[in-house]
Amino acid sequence: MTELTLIGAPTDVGASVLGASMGPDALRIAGIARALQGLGLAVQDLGNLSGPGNPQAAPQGGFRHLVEVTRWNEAVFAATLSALQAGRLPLLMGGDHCLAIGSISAVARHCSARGRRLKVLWFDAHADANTPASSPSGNLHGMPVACLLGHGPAQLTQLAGAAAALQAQQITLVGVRSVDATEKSFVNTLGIEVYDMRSIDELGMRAVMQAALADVDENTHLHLSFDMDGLDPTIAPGVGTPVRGGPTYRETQLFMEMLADSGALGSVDIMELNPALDLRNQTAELAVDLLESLFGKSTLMRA
Ligand code: EXY
Ligand code: MN
Ligand code: MN
Ligand code: MN
Repeated sequence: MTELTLIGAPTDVGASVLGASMGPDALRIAGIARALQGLGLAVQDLGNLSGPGNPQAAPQGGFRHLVEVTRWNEAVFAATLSALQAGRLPLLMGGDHCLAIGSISAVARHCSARGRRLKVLWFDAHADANTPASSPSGNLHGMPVACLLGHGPAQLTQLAGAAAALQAQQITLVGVRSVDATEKSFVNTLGIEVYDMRSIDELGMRAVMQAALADVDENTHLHLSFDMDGLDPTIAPGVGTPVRGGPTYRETQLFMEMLADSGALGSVDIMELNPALDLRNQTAELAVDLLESLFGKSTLMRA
């Protein structure tokens, strides 16, 4: 039986729009634990991590709130690593997407200690691949992909040690449609695999996911970092940085179902849910609905 640990990280220190700090409780109110228990998973909710408040300060040296973002990522790193070491599947409930630096750094450390291959699927409207030099905003939730690849401040790039948490060939971006010019050259120079909205339009989600998962084998630990703004904002209005033209409900269900079928899922982030901008918690309810597919709901129906 899969044993799952819910980790709440209630902060928006990496964003300029406030409200993602309420994401974990909105997911609880939408019944995340009950839904996953209903699929036969053993669910433990660690409650919320604690960390510094949001100073709402201006960027300094290219970053907004680097000290606070580092503290939160250290807490996420520690909680994620201890869940993995206990043989459990960590599910991080964000919080803004800067926190994936901590969760994925922990997963990378765990995989390298066990000789497992790590592969990250990054579902997002954005590439999150700015560096302090290129960022238009200084917001660290626009930089986690770059940080995980070793480009960023040492406090964040070296959470798990001197080496970068990921190599470019270990991460695939899906659903991307809002990319800064500097991010484009970063992504292309490093050769990161990207299935943007045009790829999904032209190939369909099935072919995209077959390609994205083609190199997954029995020694692969798959990490899903799911930014709620990757979804089309008509179905997911509760996010701080919506971008029109995202995957539909059915396309995203298929994305989740194909991840479930891979049998390789080892850890998950659900990020950027912003209840302050939501309508009657519908975005949190959608997240829970999609998570049911990620954990095999449709497989159960087919059995
Ligand atoms: N690329 C823009 C920036 O770096 O400021 C917008 C980033 C939004 C990031 C959201 C959470 O995914
Ligand atoms: Mn993101
Ligand atoms: Mn995003
Ligand atoms: Mn593992």
